[in-house]
Amino acid sequence: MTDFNEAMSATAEAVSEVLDDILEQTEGPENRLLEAMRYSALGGGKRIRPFLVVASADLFGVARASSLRTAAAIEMIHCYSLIHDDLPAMDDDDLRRGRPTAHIKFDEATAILAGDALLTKAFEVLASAETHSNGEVRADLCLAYAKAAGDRGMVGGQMLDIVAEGHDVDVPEITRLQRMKTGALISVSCESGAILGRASASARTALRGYAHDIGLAFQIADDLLDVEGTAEEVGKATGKDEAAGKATFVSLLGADRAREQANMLVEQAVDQLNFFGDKAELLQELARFIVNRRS
Ligand code: GRG
Repeated sequence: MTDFNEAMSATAEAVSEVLDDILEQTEGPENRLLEAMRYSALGGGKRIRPFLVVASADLFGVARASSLRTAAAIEMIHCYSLIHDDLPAMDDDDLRRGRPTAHIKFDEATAILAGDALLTKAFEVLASAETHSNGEVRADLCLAYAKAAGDRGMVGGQMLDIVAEGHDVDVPEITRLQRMKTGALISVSCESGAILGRASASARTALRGYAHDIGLAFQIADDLLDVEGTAEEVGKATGKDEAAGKATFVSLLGADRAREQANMLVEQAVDQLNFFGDKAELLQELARFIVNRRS
């Protein structure tokens, strides 16, 4: 196993342990909610966003206990978005991470509530003194996460995606949509390290540039997988964008140009991190993983 693969697995395992702890089961009938939250948050996934939090925090020597709890918060927001995105009112998907989606495994109402509760639990964790002793750092984290997840970030991007259905969309529009829908959570994952580590303005600028580039590269890779991957590989239905007549980077640019663009963004992202020297090698590897992954 390479150092990068080892670091990815170790972070995934560590964040799962923290999530297991945070999402402790309760007595009584409300435990069904916890079961659905645990089903969605502990059922696999590449844990890319947690890795970004931990690896960016490591650049500034942040204590692991702080970065792992922050990583658990971003993963809970990500899992909430997946649960809600899979609902019949949204993408209506039956398969996620190679298993039945939350509303299939439980029911629609439980899936909606599990998503809501994962989102709110994330903010409970960010605001807790266990995550960081400094109240200003905790407030900065809450503000950054709220902006990334809300109307100017992920949820706003989802709205743009829905509004765009059945319309002609060009590359600048799709770029803005994807920057909000998937880029915002990726960006705030990297920003978390800078917030926890009280990083300098120049370190923040370098991380911001990196996050911007890998966010778009991630989305292009996702679009390519939707066209070229199989459901077994990807763990969710593929070919959905084309079937829905959805504009994507691949439909607008063609697969070859889209791949070139993703590779160019990755090399640019890698260069942005030269600012940190050898300390940023894992983040640079992650940028390459994002475009080479098969799931
Ligand atoms: C419905 C609130 C709400 C938001 C929807 C981000 C989003 C907005 C929906 C997620 C659905 C989706 C398939 C988006 C495309 C890109 C993406 C986020 C893919 C899944 O992320 P990965 O590959 O998944 O990191 P794993 O399972 O590895 O965590």
